[in-house]
Formats: sequence, C-alpha cells, structure tokens
Amino acid sequence: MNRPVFDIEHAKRILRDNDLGGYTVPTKGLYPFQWNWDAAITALGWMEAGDEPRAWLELEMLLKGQWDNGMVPHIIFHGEADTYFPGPEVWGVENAVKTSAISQPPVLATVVRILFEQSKDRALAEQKLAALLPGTIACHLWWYRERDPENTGLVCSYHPWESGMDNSPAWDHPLSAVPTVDWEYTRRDTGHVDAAERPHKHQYDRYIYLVDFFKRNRFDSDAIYKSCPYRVQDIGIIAILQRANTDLLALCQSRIDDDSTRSLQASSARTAAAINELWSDELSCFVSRDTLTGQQLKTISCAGVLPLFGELASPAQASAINESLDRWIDGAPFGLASTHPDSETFEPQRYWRGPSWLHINWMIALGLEAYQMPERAEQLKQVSEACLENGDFWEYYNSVTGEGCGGGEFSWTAAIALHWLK
Ligand code: 9WN
Repeated sequence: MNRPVFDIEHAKRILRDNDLGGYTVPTKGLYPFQWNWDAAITALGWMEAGDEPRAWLELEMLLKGQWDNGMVPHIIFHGEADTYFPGPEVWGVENAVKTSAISQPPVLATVVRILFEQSKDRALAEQKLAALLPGTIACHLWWYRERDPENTGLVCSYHPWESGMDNSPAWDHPLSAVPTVDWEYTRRDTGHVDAAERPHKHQYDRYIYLVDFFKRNRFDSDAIYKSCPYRVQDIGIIAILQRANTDLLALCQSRIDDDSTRSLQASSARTAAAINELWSDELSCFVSRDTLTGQQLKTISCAGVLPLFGELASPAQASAINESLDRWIDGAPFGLASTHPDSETFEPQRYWRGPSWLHINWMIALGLEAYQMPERAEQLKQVSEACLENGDFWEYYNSVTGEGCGGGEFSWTAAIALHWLK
C-alpha cells in the first residue's frame, strides 16, 4: 500500500485548529477542555508536525492539573466552556487548576519515552524529561498506592470514564449496581453528535451519580475505596500502566535509582504475577473483573487485547488472541471493533460498543510487534488506513461500514495518523 492514505497537511491543521494555547482540545464543542490520554496521544502528533517544543508543552500542561497525591486527572479545565457536561462545578474540585476527580489510562510515560527518543533537539529533550519525570513517577506511584491498596497487582477503576472506554459492554453489569442520580441534568453530547453513537441515559444517570459520590466523600481515597459502588479491575488500564511503567523505568535508568523506582519495579512484578486472574480460557482473551462480586466481566473487547501492549500475555495467550483476531476482523473489516462483532452487545456505531478507535489499534499493533506478529500488526495498520480513506479524521469509525462517527476534526485521530500511518 502506498503511504500515506491521508492528507498530512489536513492532519497538522487539525492540531493547530484545536490548539487553545498550549493544550489541544480533542475536538471543538463536544470536548472543549484537555483530556488526559488524548493529550498524550496528541503530543505524538505535535512531534510529527515538527514542533518539538509544542509536543512537550502538551504534556507539561497536562501535569499542571496533577493533584498533590499524584493523580493526573482525566479532564483539566484550563478554560471556560459551556458546551460540555459535566463541567468543573459538577465535579466540585477546589484546586487552583480545576479538574475532574478521576484519572484515565496512563499512556503518558510511554509517550514521554517516544518523544524523548525521537527528539532532534537533545538539549530540549533532556531538559523536558527532567521536568516531566517527577510528575510521571508520582502518577504511577499514585495508581499503585491508591488504586491497589491491598497490593493485589491489579489496580482498580472507579468510573467507566476512567477506562476511557466509557460504555464498553464490559461495564454493563457493574454499572447496573450503581444508583441513578437524583437530580435533573442536561446532557450536551447528544446536541453535538447523533444519540445513536453515544451512551444511553441510563448509563449517564449512573456516571453522574458516581461524580456526586466522589464529591460527597470529599475525594477521600480510603472512603472511596471502601464504599464506591463501582470498583473494577480494568484490563485496559492495567495493561497500559504496565507498558508505561516499563517505559518509565527505562527512562529512569542511570537517572533515578531510589525507593520510588524500586517500588515501581515491585509493582510491575506484582502485576505480571497476578495477570492470569484476568485471563478467560472460554473467551481466549483477557477480561476485566468486578472486585465487588469477584466476577470476571465476560466481554471480548479491544481492552482484552491490550495485554500484548503491556507484554503481560504468555506466548500461548498471545497466539490464542491472535487466532481470534481472524474472525474479529472478518466480522468488522474497518476494525479493530472495540467489542467483538459476534458478541450480542456489538453495535458497530455506538462509541465503545463496536466502533474502531485508531489510537487503540496503534497500541495493539505495537503489542503484536512485541510478540513477533508483524503480519497481524501490518493488518491493523491497513484496517486503520481504510478508516481514514474517506478523507476525514473522526473520533471513531463504524467498524462495519467505515463511516466516521462522533466528533469530526479529531485531535487524537489526526495525531496517531501522523505518528503511525505517515
Ligand atoms: C468522558 C475525549 C474523551 C476520551 C474518552 C472518550 C470520551 C468523555 C465523554 O471522550 O469520553 O471522558 O464525555 O464522552 O470515551 O476516551 O478521552 O476525547
């Protein structure tokens, strides 16, 4: 295939247009603030657009929202906007920089490593790495300390939004145990995007209940761990954290060797030792687990493939996953469908219930390469390019028709195209 299949200048223009002065919104209107894992992926695009200082700045701006306890929040409300719900007043966080009260998949350290390795301006790279390392280490220590206080090796998530895969069918059961919010609110997402491509009201009612719950508990980690009605060991977060931790420790080598790095090493080892608890022989895939019931959440989703990216799968698990990808891609050729197309809950256009997301494909392709499966990695590249062939950079794509869905002119899609598909 002749690369690239997309207009490079258009992709760069999207980043510039979505730049609100040091941070990049995912897309105007629908998401008018800085999001955590979007920012990391978008920084890769800034690097490819040839603006190294701007790439580093994206990450520095993200860490401006970091909490004293190390958490990097999922949304940083740098500016004001009334086109998104829930905004800072609903989250109720009183910090100087307004933020949400949960995090998101920690792909940050992986991106810091890529930027550092790709950077042509070595002096700038050394300076920015030194500036970003302490916050990134604190972020990982936070995940292991606050989200795995019993040292199981498997960190937990308190909100479907934290997974970044908001309405994945994997969350249906644990979310059904969450009460619904008892006040009226107006969603803004369905004013920007077709409701058929977004979560349902019954899910939003519970998302907002949880937002209130964190506020009622004054964001107290202990209280939330003990009583949060939603507490899931999310295989996507666990796998991304594992990869990021390997990358972080590589960056620390010959720079930092202290209690924090030793603790991070021990955490990675605990995760590797525990990961089989999240393997399902029946599904030939990794799955998440509801810690309140102890039950595995039996959904075949793209998150369950991410342990390849985290290099957490055994060779036998990796080949079982690889075999299942044949049918997964045949059934939804503009893949990789976020939920397996043979699943009863599969909806090819609805957000995380079936559409494909190109930044996930990139992570999975890196995982496949790590497991010496270059043909499959190349196939993921090709299905991703097929999505882009209609000429726009959408938030996600209908995995059966290839039609663009959600928000248009989308930063992480443009960025990952520049980084991966150029
Ligand atoms: C809630 C910004 C974010 C992504 C998530 C995606 C979506 C938000 C929403 O948009 O979530 O965080 O309101 O729908 O699911 O992965 O980071 O692009």
